[in-house]
Amino acid sequence: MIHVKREKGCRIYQHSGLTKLSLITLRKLLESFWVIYKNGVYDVTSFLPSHPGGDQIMMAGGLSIEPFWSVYGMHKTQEICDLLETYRIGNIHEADMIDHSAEEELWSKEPSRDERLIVKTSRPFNAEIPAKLQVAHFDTPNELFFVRQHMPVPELDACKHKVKVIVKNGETKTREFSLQQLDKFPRTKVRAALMCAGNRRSEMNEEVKPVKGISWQGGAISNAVWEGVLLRDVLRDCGVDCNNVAGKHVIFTGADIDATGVNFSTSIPLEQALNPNNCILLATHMNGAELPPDHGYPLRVVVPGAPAVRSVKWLESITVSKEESCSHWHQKDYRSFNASETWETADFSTAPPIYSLPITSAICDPADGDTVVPKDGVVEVRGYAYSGGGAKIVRVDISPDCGETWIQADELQTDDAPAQQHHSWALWTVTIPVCKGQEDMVLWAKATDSNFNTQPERFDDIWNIRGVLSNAYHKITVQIAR
Ligand SMILES: Nc1nc2c(c(=O)[nH]1)N[C@H]1C(S)=C(S)[C@@H](COP(=O)(O)O)O[C@H]1N2
Ligand SMILES: [Mo]
Repeated sequence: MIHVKREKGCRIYQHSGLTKLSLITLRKLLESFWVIYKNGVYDVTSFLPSHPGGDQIMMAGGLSIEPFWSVYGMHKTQEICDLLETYRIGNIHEADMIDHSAEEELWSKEPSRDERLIVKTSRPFNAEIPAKLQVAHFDTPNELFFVRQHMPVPELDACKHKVKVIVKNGETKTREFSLQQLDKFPRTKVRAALMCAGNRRSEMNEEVKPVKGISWQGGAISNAVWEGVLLRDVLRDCGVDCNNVAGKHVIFTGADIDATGVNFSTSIPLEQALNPNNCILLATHMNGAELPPDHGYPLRVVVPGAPAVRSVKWLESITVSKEESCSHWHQKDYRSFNASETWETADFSTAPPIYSLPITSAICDPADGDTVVPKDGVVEVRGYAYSGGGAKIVRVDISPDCGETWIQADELQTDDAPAQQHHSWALWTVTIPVCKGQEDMVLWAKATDSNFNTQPERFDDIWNIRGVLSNAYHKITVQIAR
């Protein structure tokens, strides 16, 4: 019998008679690994290494996967059910069937959402903003901001909410702040885009070969003005030693919990947390309004320039420690590999976590396949560009002929932040001449930032199993109306 329990937020596998097993030992020990779904029994041993959720699947060993799939609802697709069917080894007796209807309850408190969002998965709720609406506003209206959830949205009360700050430095010191107590720190505003590390994954998927993850098009990025207090002010007030940062991390934990009761969490290096250029906020407001439930009400951390996963919502605790977050989301996700690594070979334990985002851009209007109507012999093309780490977008170039010629965007809207603090996206417009009788046009977009980094042309060389950092030129084809 294998027991799984939680110790300091980490999973420990325990075999009766033996103590604490590593996952590897556990796999060796289990000659085969079975799960139950509805009335089917499946031997998924050979599937284990390629499970995109890593060792999370171990939780379901010998059990019904239904409670887990209630939380990770994205499993409930035909494709995954078909895949599962290939592993069926038998059926359970009717009398042993379990009633899972109570798990519906988990989803009963989900907020209502704007119908214009493009829903990728409904449980958990993941939705992108339509491209044409991205360029309609420099600061994305809250109801159109893309949404990325791993679990059901927790229901929290701003009046009762408290955030713990735990500083481990030999001894452990814990402080607790209500939102009102946080307000003793100076309040400030930061304009910053949040982008999921998987933004534009669908292009990598289509242009090279399949990757695992939500098939985001270009809509997993939005821009907002965040308001709150600076994380570094709070950390300093809690006695964090700013001269002794090497090898330390800041772990953020949210109130949302997975099927095994583990809270969402991830971390960033302490040095990144304290760097004033990073403008990291404990935010209560977004574009002048209270944070909506989908975006972390009543408190989230906003880590500008980093993959949005580090901007933990529904923030419950901040821990300064020598350890990185030990959560699945930190250890087994949001890391990148070279194009030759497979799910079988990739070693998540040695791959560095992604803490900063590379430059990217996308054409938002027109969309791929649209028919455009030229006006005075030109078409207008609009899009966004973004670079992590506070770099400013200095130029966007568009090619109407597969790279033969490039036309610089004549309008580039950026923020007015100081150098190294350009955390907002840039919106751009370019006018492209159309030749007489031209029936279609291929458009390529690439951006350049203040470090003069630019995008790679092709996805082939940056392909990775998880489809993260998918930032090659954005390429579309449009038809020209007569
Ligand atoms: N507590 C918590 N924080 C979270 C997540 C989550 O599932 N739970 N998802 C992360 C990921 S992967 C992304 S991309 C961003 C999305 O932020 P948004 O939904 O406000 O756009 O939130 C991050 N913070
Ligand atoms: Mo993300």
